[in-house]
Parts: sequence; structure tokens; C-alpha cells
Amino acid sequence: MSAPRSEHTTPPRTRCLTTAQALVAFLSRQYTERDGRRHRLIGATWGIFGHGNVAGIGQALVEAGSGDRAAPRMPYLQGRNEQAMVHAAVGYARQCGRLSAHAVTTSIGPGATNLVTGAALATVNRLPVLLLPGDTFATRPADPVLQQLETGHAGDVSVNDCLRPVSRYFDRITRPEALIPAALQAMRVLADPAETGAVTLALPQDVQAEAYDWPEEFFAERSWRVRRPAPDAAELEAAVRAVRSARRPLIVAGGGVRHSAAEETLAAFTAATRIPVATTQAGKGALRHDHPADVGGIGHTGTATADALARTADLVIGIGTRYTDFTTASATLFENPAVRFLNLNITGFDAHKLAALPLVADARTGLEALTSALAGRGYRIDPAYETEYTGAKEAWEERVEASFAAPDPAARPTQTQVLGLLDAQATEDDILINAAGSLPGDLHKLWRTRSRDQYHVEYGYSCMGYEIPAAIGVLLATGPHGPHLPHGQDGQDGPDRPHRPVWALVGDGTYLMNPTEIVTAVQENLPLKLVILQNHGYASIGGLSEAVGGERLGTAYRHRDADGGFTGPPLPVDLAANAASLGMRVLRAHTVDDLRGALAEARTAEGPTCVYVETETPDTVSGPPPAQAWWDVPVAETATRPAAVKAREEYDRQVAARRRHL
Ligand SMILES: Cc1ncc(C[n+]2csc(CCOP(=O)(O)OP(=O)(O)O)c2C)c(N)n1
Ligand SMILES: [Mg+2]
Repeated sequence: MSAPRSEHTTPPRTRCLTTAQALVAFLSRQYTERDGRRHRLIGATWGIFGHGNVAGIGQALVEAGSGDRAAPRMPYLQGRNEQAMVHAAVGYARQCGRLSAHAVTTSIGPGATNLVTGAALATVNRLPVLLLPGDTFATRPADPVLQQLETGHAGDVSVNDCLRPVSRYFDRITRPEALIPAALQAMRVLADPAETGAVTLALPQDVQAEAYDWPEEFFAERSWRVRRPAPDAAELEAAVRAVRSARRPLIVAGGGVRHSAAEETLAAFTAATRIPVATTQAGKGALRHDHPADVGGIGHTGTATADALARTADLVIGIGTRYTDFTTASATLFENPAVRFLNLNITGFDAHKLAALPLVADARTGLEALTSALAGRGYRIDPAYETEYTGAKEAWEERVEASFAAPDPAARPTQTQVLGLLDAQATEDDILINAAGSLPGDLHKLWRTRSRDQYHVEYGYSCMGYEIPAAIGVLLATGPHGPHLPHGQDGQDGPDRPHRPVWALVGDGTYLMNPTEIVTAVQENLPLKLVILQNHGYASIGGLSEAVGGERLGTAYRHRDADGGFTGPPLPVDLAANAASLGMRVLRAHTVDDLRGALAEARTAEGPTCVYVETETPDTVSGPPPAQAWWDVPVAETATRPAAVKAREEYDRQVAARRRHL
């Protein structure tokens, strides 16, 4: 035991810094730790400056990028749009397996509220990002300041309160010393595999610049263990019994498999049991497409193989999935009256969905436990079941081939032919990024995923405009230089590692929503590969609108006609010229042959390169296979126009198939 400390002989060591300087110094010394590896928790800070962060955090970042060479630095990244900075951070975090994240600093008011969509996206997808919006003065010497929205009945409300419901942790630092507990809680949540998402520390701008004597211990290096909780013994026993009694089990692998790096464990589990594996959008890549147990995407955008298995499954084993309506075909997919669910999930919330047997654990640890518990007692599916899905998988593969085939080199390609041409060139190095439009469905159905991190489709929030900034985040996480995982610590980092081909695939509507981060890719000289698929509007929503009685309102980019509708000629918009004007090298492809060459050229290009292609409207041969399962979009119950009346009849038929799993 050490002697009691005398207050008089050893005064606590302190460091006088502003709140912003203390925060940046603190963030520079935080690490995550998992499976014996350590990573910087906050790899870099994105920022757009204005009043509310220019003098506080801005000044602190200047100091953290220079000065004391021995101290860890905080790299700064310049973004163009606050929402896009969050998307970049999310792309980075996902590529880093949630072991490293970015911070995002903004000015007050519009800069801060521009974060809301990105924050929701991060939280929905359970990907860590630290948001540092500037906030109005804590001391309030002169209300209102520029960009302050006043609330007459509540003086302590600011626009940043919009970030509360989309954040996993929120605090407003109204005094310097309040940063100490808040910063520690923020790190806890970012590194917590069950709770992670957007974490917001709102920073009143006067407090950012205020000095305080910080205890030296605040700046000690800290490691946050990303835990792998093991399952409860009784839950595991119940799970084993459920699997052993299943005759037609089906695994639904979600994003949790990837976040937990459980792919190999899943492969070992299926090798032992031969249970087929279907995947959600976030889980695609859990097994390679050519793994015998991989039956592809499930649900509304799923394969015929996976959806047929889902309809007859007696045990659905959900691993790291949230069971969205796309996965369950809006509660119509799991038709077997005897179906039960077993959910391996790190959150109790998801583990209990669909009245499942819960198995609350880390995906990898849980699967390891399940594998060894089953190995002792022996379990393997009936060979006839295996033969059945293997045959169905081969039949689906022929449909993929048919959708990808582009026999006429001089023709304008359809969208699925674009994917086929990309498929022909991609290796396991390529990473595809997409989030919205008709591409996520086509990709989920058709893409042959060759590596665990190849398929990067954000479909939790399906946010148009995620693609380009997310690709930047992925490039920062995987590239040779730049502010990403600390060199040498993940065994593959360092200046010799080449960039991987990272593709942002965007529709024309998506491009127009958020092209600005092209400038960031140009500034950082990142070899972003952008493919713009031009079809003059929202093909996806147009088709949906037609099916639900919306008559395609507002889904085509056309001039107004004489009656005020939008049936005039297509708008003379040149997105290729737009991308070029932002600094990209642009390759225009008019035909299948052009496109093949352009993709090959872009794939090896060293700078940011755009491939622009006008796509042909697909027919039943050149388009994707139709939806194999329903999606619930309620149709007007009463309407005068025939399109909606007819759509409602079909809707009522589909609704009858909905069921609650209790
Ligand atoms: C930010 C945002 N706003 C609206 C939507 C709804 N939405 C989904 S797809 C889509 C149209 C996408 O158009 P485009 O990128 O051209 O793809 P296409 O449908 O033509 O394949 C819209 C508006 C969304 N997903 N995200
Ligand atoms: Mg479009």
C-alpha cells in the first residue's frame, strides 16, 4: 500500500489549455483495442469553419497539426458540405471495421444542422462518428448571435438539439470542466459495439476558447476495448436445441457479421452444418459469392434461391441483423406456419425481434460457441436440403449471367449490363459503394461479392449522396498515405500499399444531390472512381410511383409541358461536364465497347476519374430479374384516378399475406 498522499507535498499536475485545445489533445490520445490490435480511435477531424468553431476548434487543430513533434497529431481534412463530411466519416469507419472513426467540426446554425442527416445515417447503420457542432454562447452576452434560432419559452434550447434523437450520446459543454466526463462517455459510446453511432458534443463557442487548468491525467493515452461478449449459457443451450431440431434452417447474415469480423467463423459454422446463408444489404460479403452455402441476398431485393428458402424455413438464424422490411418482405416472407427465429445479436433489442430465441453475444464469439456446442453433439442438415439449394443457386447464376450479358458492343448498355462489365473486371480488391436508387436492388440481387469488404451498400438509411464522400472515407482508410490507421499497426498499412479500386456508383439524381465532395477527392488526389449512370431522373421511384398509383409524378428530369406537367423534352443537363468542371478526369461512354474501355482505364487511373454513361431502359431480357418478394408501400385507400384504384386492389391482395411472428 502506498502512503496516503499529502495535499501539500504533491500538487496535482495541470495543463492550462482552452477547452478546444484540451479536446483535440484528448482525442489524439484515444485508441481502440480488439483481438490484440490497437488503432487510433479518432483518426482525423473533418471541418468546415465559420463562427462557432473557427477560433476555438480551428485554432486548436492548427496547434495539433504543428508545434510539439513528440505529441500525437490530429490530422485535419477539408470538406465542402457538413452532411457529406459525416458520410465520409461513416465510409471510413465502416472500412475500418468500426475500430477507427473521424470527428467532424462545424460552425453554429446551418453548419450544425447540416449534420442531422449524416448523424441519422451513422446511427441507423451503427457506425461511429464524433460530431462537434459549434453552439451559441454559454454566457449569452448578446442574444441572438448570428445564425441563432431563439426559442421564446426555453432559453437553453439551440438548433443543435435536433441532433439529440439521431445521436447515441449527446452533451453540451457549457463549462470547460464538463468536457472531462463528457469526452470519456463519448469515447465509451463510440467504441461500444452495441451502442455505437453518432456521438455529439455541442460546443458553445465562448467555452471553446476559454482556458482551464486540466488535470494532466486527462491527456494520458487511453485504450477502449471493443468487447466481444460471450453468450449466456442458458441462451446458448436453448439455441443449440433449436438448431438441432431444425430441418430447414436458414441463416440471415447482417452487418453485425462484418462489424464483428466473423466471416471466417461463419464459413466454419456452415462448413460443419451446411446451413445455407442468405444476406442482407449490410451482410452481403459475409461469405464469398462462390462459397457453396452462399445463397445471395434475401427479401424484396433478394435472389429466388434465398427467398424460396425463406418461405419454407422452419428456423431462421439471424446473425447481426435488424430485420428491416426489405429483409422480411414487409413481414410476408417467412411463410412456414412453424417458423421460429433464433437471433444472435450484440444488442438485446435486435436479438428479441420476431419473438426470437435470443442469443445475445458478439457475432464471432457467439458463432464459435454455437459451433463447438454443436460439434460435440453432431448436426448437419439433410443432404436433400443441401442438394435443393445448390441446384437453385446454379439456376439463379444463369439469371445473373443473362442480366450481365451485353452481346451487342455497339449498343447503349442497360444498367445491369454496366454492372456486368464491371463484374468482368473486378477482382477481390475492388470496393463498390452505393446507397440509393435502382442500383441497390440490382446489386443485392446480382453482384458477385469476391471479398468481405467489396460490397459497401448503405441501405440502412439509403441516403442519396452518400456514395462520393463515403468513397473518400474508404480511400482514406485503405490507401497508402493519409490520416488513417496508424502505420504498421494493422499489418498491411504503410506507404507501399497501393490504393484499392474504390468505385462510387451513382444515378443521375443521386449525383445532383451531392457532387461537391469531388473537390475533396481532387484536393487529396485520391483515385476515386465515379460511375454516373444517366437515365434522366428517378427510375426507381418512377417505377414505384407507377406501381402505387402515383403516376410517376416528379420522377423524370423533363421540361414542363403546356399543361404544366413534366412531359416536355429531357433537361439539357451535362453531368459529365459538371464533374469535369469540379476537377475530375471524365470518360464518356456511349456504347458497351466504350464502357468496357472506360472502366478499364478508370480502374488503373491514379487520379480521380469519372465514367459517364447514358443507360438504356431495360426490357425483360436486359434488365434485372423481377422482385421475388413484396415491399409494403401503402396505396391510397380511396381515389378517383383509375391508376390508384387498381394499385389499391393489388395492395389489398398483398397485405393479406402479412403476418406477425409472436
Ligand atoms: C436524400 C434522399 N432523398 C430522397 C430519397 C428517395 N429516393 C430514393 S431513390 C431516389 C431516386 C434516385 O435517382 P437516381 O440516383 O437517378 O437513381 P435511379 O432511380 O434513376 O436508378 C429517391 C428520390 C433518398 N433515398 N435519399
Ligand atoms: Mg436516375
